[in-house]
Amino acid sequence: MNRINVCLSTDDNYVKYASNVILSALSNKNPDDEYKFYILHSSLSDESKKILESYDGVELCPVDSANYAPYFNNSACPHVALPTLYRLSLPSILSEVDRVLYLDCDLIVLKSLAEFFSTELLENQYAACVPDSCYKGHMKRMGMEDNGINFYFNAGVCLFDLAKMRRDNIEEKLFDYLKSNFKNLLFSDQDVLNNVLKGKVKQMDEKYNFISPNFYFSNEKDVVIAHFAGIKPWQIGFYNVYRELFWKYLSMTELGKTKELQAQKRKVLFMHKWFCQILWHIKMYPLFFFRKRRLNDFMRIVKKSEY
Ligand SMILES: [Mn+2]
Repeated sequence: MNRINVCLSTDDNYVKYASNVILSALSNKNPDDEYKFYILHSSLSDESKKILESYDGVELCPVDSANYAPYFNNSACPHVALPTLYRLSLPSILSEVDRVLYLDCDLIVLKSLAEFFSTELLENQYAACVPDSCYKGHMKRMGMEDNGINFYFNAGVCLFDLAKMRRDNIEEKLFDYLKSNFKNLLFSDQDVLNNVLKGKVKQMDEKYNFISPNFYFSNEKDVVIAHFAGIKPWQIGFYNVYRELFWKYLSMTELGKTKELQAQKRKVLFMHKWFCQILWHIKMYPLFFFRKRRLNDFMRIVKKSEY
C-alpha cells in the first residue's frame, strides 16, 4: 500500500470544493494508493462534517481561528479566506504526521499523487513546490535573489516535510514573519512561506500544479493537478478545457448534486458554449488578445465542436 497524506483547509462555503478535491483524487488513484485526508477547519456545521466524513480516509482536525484572525489581511486578494493561514501551523496541528501534501480547494486531481508524495528532498529542503505564474515578478517584489536556487512558488500545492520542519522550528519562524509583516503582504501566507523557506524548496514540474489561464483550451499536457488560481470554474466567464472535468467530479459530491449547483453548472457551461459559437460566427476572436498558440488550440476545438 502507498500511503498518501493530503491536507486541505476549508470553511462551510468551500466544503463542496474540498469534496471535489477528495473525490477527484479518489477517482484517479492507483489501486495500491491509500489516501488519508486531513481537513483543517474551525467551525464547520454538523452537516458539513457529516458530508466530509462520508468519504474514505477523512479525518477532521479542528483549529482555533482566533489565533489567526488578527494577522489575516486579504486586501490584495479578496478571494483568499482565513483558513488558508492554517497551513502555517501544519507541523504542530499534524504532530504525528511526517510528510503531507497540502492542497488548495480550487483544484482537481487528475492522476495518482503517489509519485509526487514520495519525492526525495535534499537534507536542507523542507518542501517541494511549483513556481508560480509570473514568478520572476514576485521575486523582484519580494527582493529574492535570482541565484538558480530561489524561486517564488505557488503555495496552493505544497509537499511539506513536517518532521524536518518540527526539528528546525520552522513553524515559529513562519509565525514570527507573519506577525511582523502581515500588513504589507500581498499574498498573505504564500508570501510568508516563500520568504521563510527561501532556497530550501525543491522545484517540481508544472504538471503537479498546473495553473491554466482562462481561455486555455489545450489538452496535450500531462497534468496531475489542475489548479484554478485565477477565475474559478464555478464563475461565469470561465473558459477553459478543464470545465467539464471540474463539473464531472463536483457532480459526484453530495453538495454538487444540489439544485443550486446544478443550475450554476448549466449556466456556466451554457455561457461557455455560446461564447465559443458567437466568437466563431462573428470572427471576433482577435479582439480577445489570445496568444497565438492559445488561439490555435481554441480554433481547433471550436472547429471540432468539442466545446
Ligand atoms: Mn488556489
